[in-house]
Amino acid sequence: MIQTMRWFGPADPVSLFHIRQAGATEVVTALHDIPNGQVWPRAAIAERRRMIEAAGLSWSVVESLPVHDTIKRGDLNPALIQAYGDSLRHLAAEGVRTVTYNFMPLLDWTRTDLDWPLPDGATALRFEWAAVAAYDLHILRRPGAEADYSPAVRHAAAERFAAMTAQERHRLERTIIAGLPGSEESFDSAAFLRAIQSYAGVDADQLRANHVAFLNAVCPIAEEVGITLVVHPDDPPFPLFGLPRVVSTADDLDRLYAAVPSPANGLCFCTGSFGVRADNDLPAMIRRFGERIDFLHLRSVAWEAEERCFHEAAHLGGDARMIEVVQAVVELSRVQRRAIPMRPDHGHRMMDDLHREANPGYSLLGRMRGLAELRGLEQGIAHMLDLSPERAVTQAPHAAAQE
Ligand code: CS2
Ligand code: MN
Repeated sequence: MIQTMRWFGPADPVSLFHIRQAGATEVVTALHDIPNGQVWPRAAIAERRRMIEAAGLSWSVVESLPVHDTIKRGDLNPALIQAYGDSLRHLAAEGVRTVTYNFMPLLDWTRTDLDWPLPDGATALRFEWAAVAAYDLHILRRPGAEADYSPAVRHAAAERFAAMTAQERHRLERTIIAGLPGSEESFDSAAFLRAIQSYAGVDADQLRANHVAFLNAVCPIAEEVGITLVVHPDDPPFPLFGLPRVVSTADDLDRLYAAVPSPANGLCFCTGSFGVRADNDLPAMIRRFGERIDFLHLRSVAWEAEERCFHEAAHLGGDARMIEVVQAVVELSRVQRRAIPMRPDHGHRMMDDLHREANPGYSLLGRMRGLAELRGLEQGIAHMLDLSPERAVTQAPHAAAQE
């Protein structure tokens, strides 16, 4: 695997040198300051690349070039498609090979607690279904929301809401809205509700069709310039707030690749997202969709006793079966003679980071621990498979092909 870490650009409290000291050779980043829908100018991409290279790192994966909600709603607005295509051309000209995006309506990731205390004093991101229901039914007050929750969950949500202080209610609202792009600015629940209503009539079938239409418009450009577009799965992998989600299961992926076979239609395999569902067999999915996988997000979640509740576990802990996952990746890399970029997706907030600012999930020390564990796991597995780890899994594809 090519070891990477996400970097949020010059505004990230985690520096490039810290990422390098953690052992990564690449960063995964985006021009976060450019509003969704606008072209990424080549000069700005080049400048960012120089900044990264000056720290001794490289940049070949973008996360993310976001897809505008207008397109997700099914309007292939020519100016937006043109901008997406131009950004792809500019990125390719600067050496980027992989571009991540997601096709979740409105929300990106969703959690209900960003600082959930673990027994060892670190904190994790957590998702609790009754808290989502409490927000949806009692704060957002989305019309028709009752139908999306079982009577038991509605009951738990009402109790949960009644027991919350005004401050706790506000914190829950901010936490859920934190996964909305643009949330840094002014998104509040009223605006969120209006945005949800703008998806009226877009059911799962329609969203799938919109995704296919988007890919049919941009894959030819990606193919031409040598970029793979990798879709990030839904996080969590089930519908929220009445909005459909269509990149949640192996069956969803089968349909996606049958509809758009283009080699530019790739996959960001996120074990923390797919792994929330017990019916997603992660090692089997890696074997099945291996040729589509061009980027790996490795982290684990621990399923809790209550329905649809989980928290982020240590990278080798929880329910992701990480040893089998990494073994499947090592075998894939050997068969395909290529190294796949990987990042420890999130990490626990721990040690000195408990007192430092960071983007939720993206403090340094927990990710450094995760990367170290994953690196060791990979080398151990490769060794046990009687491979030299350097040859099998850290060589760039073109270097392997020249042998
Ligand atoms: C990431 C996602 O932080 C995370 O959970 O994995 O935000 C991911 O970057 C996007 O969904 C990709 O568009
Ligand atoms: Mn991810």
